[in-house]
Amino acid sequence: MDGRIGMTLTRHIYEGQLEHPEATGQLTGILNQVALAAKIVSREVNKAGLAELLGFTGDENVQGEEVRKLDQFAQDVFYAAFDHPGHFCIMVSEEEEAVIPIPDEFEKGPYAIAFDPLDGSSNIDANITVGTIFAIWRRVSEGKDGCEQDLMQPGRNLAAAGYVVYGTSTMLVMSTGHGVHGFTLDPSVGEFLESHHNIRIPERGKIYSVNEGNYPYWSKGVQGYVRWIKEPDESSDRPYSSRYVGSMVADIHRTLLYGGIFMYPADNKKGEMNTGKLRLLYECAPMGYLVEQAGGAATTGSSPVLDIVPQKLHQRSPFFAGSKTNVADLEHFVAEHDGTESPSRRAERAARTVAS
Ligand code: P6P
Repeated sequence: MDGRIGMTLTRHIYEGQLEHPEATGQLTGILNQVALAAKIVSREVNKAGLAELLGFTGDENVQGEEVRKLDQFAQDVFYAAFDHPGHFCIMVSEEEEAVIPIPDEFEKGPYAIAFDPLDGSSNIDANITVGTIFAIWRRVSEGKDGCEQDLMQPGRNLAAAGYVVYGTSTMLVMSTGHGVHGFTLDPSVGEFLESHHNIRIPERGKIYSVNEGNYPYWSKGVQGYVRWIKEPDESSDRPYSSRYVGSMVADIHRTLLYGGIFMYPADNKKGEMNTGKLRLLYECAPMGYLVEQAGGAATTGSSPVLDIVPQKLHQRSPFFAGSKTNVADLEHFVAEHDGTESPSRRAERAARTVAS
């Protein structure tokens, strides 16, 4: 996969719009705003150590995590990019408990956006890759102002999603439902240039990515799967290699390009089995959408992440995503040991439903 010479993000979006006359140009405008905000955040992330932007603001975000200055800076930059152009009717961010309305003085648009302005920010001080994640749904509510209903949609309804990865280079990876495409920022011209046209995840990979420190707290099925991938067996390329950055954007980006499986399982660290750490609206749904658009799979362990109908803004979900074969293997272990429905049985049931 490589980019097409001279294919800027703006041209890619515009040409995509030409292919889809029904497009209103709104998504074009949105993705251009994301690119602008990404350039500004990238500049600050890449000089954080010099700009005294490290350290804490002393505030806490909705996750109870101490907010670092770059978190707040990124939040402010993306908010300022999204609040006025007339693309959105409502927003929600990891950094804020409540929905974020569009100010009265600005036009309300036909989309709703959920975003994590700087995911993985606890890694900033160690100069580890961080990222921005965004998910965009078409508005479903009536009336002047948007509301929670516009955000509480399943990932299956996404109109677009993507992430910016602030790593050795800054890349914008996105999909509007017609494949996944990557654009790398050329700081010398200030443009995102297409570097990865139509990213396709390998059918199977040999890398697994999970925080194994939580092993004792996982279900029997997930424990069994992780033990299995570490058993030597040349015929199935086992043991797999372990790669875990601890920054979802970095781990998903590598999984998209190299294949394998990324996991953040539910755990019973606090007694009861929880629903995992990752947030549905601005982590699991957009990343699951991108992985599926690239030909992979994203599951809760027993059902597609994109089928979850959100009940709460900041709800969490167990999350397993990557190459189709790897994800199916995981689901078989979960079905066998945790009493859920296996992928094959789910497919048979779906086929019967269609036939009836
Ligand atoms: P842990 C970062 O804080 C984050 O939300 C994701 O980016 C990342 O995948 C996960 O948490 C890492 O969590 O518990 O392994 O440190």
